[in-house]
Amino acid sequence: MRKLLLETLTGNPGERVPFWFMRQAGRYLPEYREVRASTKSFMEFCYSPEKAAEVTLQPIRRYDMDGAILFADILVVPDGLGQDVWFEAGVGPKLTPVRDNATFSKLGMAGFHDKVAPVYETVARLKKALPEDKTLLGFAGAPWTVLTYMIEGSGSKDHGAARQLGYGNPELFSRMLELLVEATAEYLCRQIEAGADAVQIFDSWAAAIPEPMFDAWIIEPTREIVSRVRARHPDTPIIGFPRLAGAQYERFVAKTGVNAVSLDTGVPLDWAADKLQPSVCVQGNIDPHLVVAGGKPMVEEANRILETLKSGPHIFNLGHGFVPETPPENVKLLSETVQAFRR
Ligand code: 1CP
Repeated sequence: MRKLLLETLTGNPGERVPFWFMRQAGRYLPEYREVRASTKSFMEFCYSPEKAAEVTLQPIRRYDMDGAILFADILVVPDGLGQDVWFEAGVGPKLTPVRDNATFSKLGMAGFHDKVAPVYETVARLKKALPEDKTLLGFAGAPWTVLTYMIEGSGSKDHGAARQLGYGNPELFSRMLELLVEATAEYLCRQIEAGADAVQIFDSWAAAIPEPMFDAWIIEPTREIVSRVRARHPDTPIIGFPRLAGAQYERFVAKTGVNAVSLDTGVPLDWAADKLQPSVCVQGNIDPHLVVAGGKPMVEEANRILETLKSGPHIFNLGHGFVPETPPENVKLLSETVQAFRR
């Protein structure tokens, strides 16, 4: 059976535009909150294959998206490398910060796959459970975005400690990047071997990085991951997401070798159709806050996006993830709008 999303990713779009949504599994769904409440620790939840597979499938049952994204978190990778990672209710992720050689030397690949093995098990379960026409998406955080958490020890506004370490101790910083490239490439390959049809690399904090650093911290590590994954799995599409990278999106696409690129909410669509779509599939980019508001403005904007990108490969998605206050009925209306559109 055809997997429309997978075929669109490889540059063969059909008549209908396939869709999935970032954070489609999450707190806006009551059935997610119910399963989530059965496990205290968020990391433990990510490492519970039965529960993680269940919440991955919940939005597909409700809205019939073309893609299901593995439920896990980008911070599984530092956890697998031996850093302490935990989530505090109402605060978010916490990690013991790594800012010097001594703390960094405690991290490594030994034990990585054993620690994250439940994630591979989740992928394997999903492969069996998903209808044949659905595309199973694996994912990882990009090295730069994951490094911001590893260095800061939490989420942060401007990633100041990470930038300062990148400028002030480039030797340590590049060793950290290299370890993340290795771990991330391995992690994605194992997800593909467990059944993922395609993978997305989330670089959520790619905003406002100066050009030379954008090349060194964002493009080069991503290019290296793409090249390592492709060497083992040449037919598996890879989606990049250099969120808020502005004009640097174009260089990102040209140099990393990704098959598709996810557009944040601010990317102008005529520009994307002109500069990006001729070489890659694009994905995006409705404002998640417009889905909170819903109604006619949401439907009109969805149709504008679909129209503007209809002459090349396009996967409908958000510009960033759903926020917890999103009304589930608005997601239904949005899904129906995309399903009804014909190119
Ligand atoms: O308790 C909860 O339910 C917390 C909310 C939550 C969820 C639903 C977190 C904590 N992670 C997740 C799942 C998740 N995270 C997925 C699963 C699949 C899906 O999209 O449906 C994915 C792909 C991620 C990826 C992720 N985690 C990113 C990259 C994408 C993005 O949103 O920018 C990032 C930055 C994280 C870190 C993270 N995890 C959770 C929170 C609250 C945060 C952000 C903290 C911050 O603002 O710095």
